Amino acid sequence: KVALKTRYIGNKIIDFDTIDSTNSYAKEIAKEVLHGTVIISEEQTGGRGRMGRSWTSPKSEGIWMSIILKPDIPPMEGMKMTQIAAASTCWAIRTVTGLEAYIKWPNDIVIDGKKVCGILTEMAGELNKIDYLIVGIGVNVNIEKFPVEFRDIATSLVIEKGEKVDRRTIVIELLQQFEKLYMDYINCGTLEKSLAIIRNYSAVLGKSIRILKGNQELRAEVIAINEEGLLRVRLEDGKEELLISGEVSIRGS
Ligand code: BT5
Repeated sequence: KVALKTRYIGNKIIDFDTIDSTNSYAKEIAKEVLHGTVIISEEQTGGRGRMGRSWTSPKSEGIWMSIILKPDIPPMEGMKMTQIAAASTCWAIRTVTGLEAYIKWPNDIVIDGKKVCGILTEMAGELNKIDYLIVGIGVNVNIEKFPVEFRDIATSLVIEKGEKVDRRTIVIELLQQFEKLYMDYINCGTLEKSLAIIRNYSAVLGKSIRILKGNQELRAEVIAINEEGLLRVRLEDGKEELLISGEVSIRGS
């Protein structure tokens, strides 16, 4: 069996059979554990998405994990960890399965336009310095059948590939790539090494998208992904804008 070759990320892995949420658990222990500690569970009974949404995490059918990070960066920089996680996950899925996975900014990986992975980054700390960051990654690996409400929006590696995929291999490739991109970011202070993946495998670059801001819906063209990993869009009235957060959904495919 291949072993994990990293210095920090996954140096300690805490694994559960079942837990409410690996992100919630990570938050409880974050202060006491070392940078790079990974929490992983076979199942989550209360998996969380963004803004109070839930994340379905059936037993032994996916990768439900959280990486605890303690970088010396201001909170403003924290969301770059989502980008690094998305780049590593997309890269790992492609490398292991050969499937055409794309990054749907800011926190999803999609195949055939359907969500195969979601990322939830949470942090704690002060105005100019974070105490810790938790990067939660959920990958639908061997889910053969989704509940009806998910059928049109979600997919899994087994559904796309037509055969079971080894979760362990994906975790190893993902963590190794994550460490590489993370170290590059820490050393250079920029997303430079991640940007090639982020741009090459973007599901939105050059596309027409819908931006949902509160209950307002705008249409825009994604014209670039800048050095910070932010989307530059051109709105219908011709104005250009940098998207920092907010809900983005792709129109068409
Ligand atoms: C996300 O939220 O996509 C972030 C998901 C993060 C999950 C990981 S698993 C390990 C760690 N521990 C946690 O508790 N969470 C993290 P968001 O963009 O808000 O998307 C949530 C929406 O995706 C839901 O409202 C559903 O519509 C849909 N959804 C729920 N479960 C799904 C699944 N397994 N696959 C695809 N879509 C799903």
